[in-house]
Amino acid sequence: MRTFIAIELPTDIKQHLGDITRQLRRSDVHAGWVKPDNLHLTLKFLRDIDDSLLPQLAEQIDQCAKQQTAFHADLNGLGFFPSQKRPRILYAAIQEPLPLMRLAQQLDQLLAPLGFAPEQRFHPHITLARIKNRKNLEKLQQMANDIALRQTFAVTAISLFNSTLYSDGARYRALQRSLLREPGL
Ligand code: 2AM
Repeated sequence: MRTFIAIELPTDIKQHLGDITRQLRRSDVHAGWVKPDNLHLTLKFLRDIDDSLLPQLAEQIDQCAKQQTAFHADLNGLGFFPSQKRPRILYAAIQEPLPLMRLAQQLDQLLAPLGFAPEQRFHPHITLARIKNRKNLEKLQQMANDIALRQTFAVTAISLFNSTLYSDGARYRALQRSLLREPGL
């Protein structure tokens, strides 16, 4: 089963990002746009795992969630990976990524005994589109640079997702939601 661990986004944030992508699609760039409902912030991509691993995996994700207090994440502008010059991914950027980096590091530590290799580099981001070629790219970049994205959302849980690939794109299903500690507890 193809799985990954991610932060789910509140509906209003998905709608706001959906409005932005709708605007940017007018650039006519050749890209795969993530549907608003599918938008998420990946903490760790686990690839194809054996179903028998699910209970242990779920337990370790719960452990991770219990060790971190809920926090706020600020979205700040759009960016391109790996670079503005050779963009493959259009993403929404996170202003203060430290709490997310801590979560990802913690997951790496807790999942290593189950055989999952730690991430080499983790850059928290929300993928909006996967760019296919250079057609109309400059137009997209201009439009993206002109958008002043500024939104805050509460990060209160980590979710384990199952991803199924279809011809019209991926479909994601949350298998488990592990709540972070409430502030002040
Ligand atoms: P990204 O879009 O945040 O970059 C589900 O496929 C999620 O797993 C995607 O959102 C993707 O992250 C992440 N992922 C990381 N590495 C991947 C890979 N090699 N193939 C597919 N998804 C990957």
